[in-house]
Amino acid sequence: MPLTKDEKRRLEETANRLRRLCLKTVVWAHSGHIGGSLSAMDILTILYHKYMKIDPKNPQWEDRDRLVISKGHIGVGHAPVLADLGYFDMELLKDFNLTGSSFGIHLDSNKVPGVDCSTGSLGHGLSMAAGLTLASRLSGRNYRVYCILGDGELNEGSVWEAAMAIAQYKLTGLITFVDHNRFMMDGAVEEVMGIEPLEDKWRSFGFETRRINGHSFDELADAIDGGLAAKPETAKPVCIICETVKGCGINFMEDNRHWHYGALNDENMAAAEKSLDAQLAKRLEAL
Ligand SMILES: Cc1ncc(C[n+]2csc(CCOP(=O)(O)OP(=O)(O)O)c2C)c(N)n1
Repeated sequence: MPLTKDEKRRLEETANRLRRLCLKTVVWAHSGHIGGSLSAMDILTILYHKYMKIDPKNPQWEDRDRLVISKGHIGVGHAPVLADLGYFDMELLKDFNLTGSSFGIHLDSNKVPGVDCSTGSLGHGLSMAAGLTLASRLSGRNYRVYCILGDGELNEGSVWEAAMAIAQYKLTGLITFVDHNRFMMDGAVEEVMGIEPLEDKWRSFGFETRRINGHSFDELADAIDGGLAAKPETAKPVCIICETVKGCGINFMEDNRHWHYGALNDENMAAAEKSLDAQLAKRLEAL
């Protein structure tokens, strides 16, 4: 079902609040993976605030939907989303990645409520998501599993081994996203290790593939609805390639590989918040 205008407004405001909280967490932590957190924030927002069946008061609920953030370095973006949902006290973000904190830069599922899988070493998340999806089918619980990959992460051969297994077992309960922000740590993905033609690659591995604007809630909802409608045994697993902007929302970070990981001081934090205000105003006006 297409999103209503009210739903879109709510999602836009939520994503803006979460981007702001991510920046604050980077300030408290003295640094963090900002670029890839901001590119994925609209995907995280629509999953947690529209689609995922979760209960922040009961993080271990067995029937909950699972999210595996395979590009696990975006803990500084994920933890604020979880705090905002009430999985834990927001105050805890102030210690993010500091000595003695339960939050490392890569979130540990044994320490942080709401984290379904510990990730951080790139290339492993899709295999874990495949296992969770198979477990969902075998246990008859039929929860959904979502997995977010980075585009630089697709350089890892293990991603493609997982893709083969997902197609082989027809794991349609899993929806895979590629956060295609076109940059990795060392530069532009196409310069470091090209991954195009990306849709053809996923198709040849047995997936139904769509390429969408990963900052459009309309397009995200349409693609996710399509994935959820896929029938087990008859359909193919779905991969949604999300065209995104690294550092999305902060004008001086956007498409700038130097903001893959960075620190914020008072001056650039003020400029960043101003940029987020402008982004929200523009997006709300476009509704
Ligand atoms: C196996 C492994 N090798 C190297 C790294 C170091 N590393 C952290 S982030 C990153 C770049 C990832 O790029 P991408 O997947 O495009 O992430 P995004 O741009 O979305 O942040 C690398 C190489 C890692 N975490 N794991």
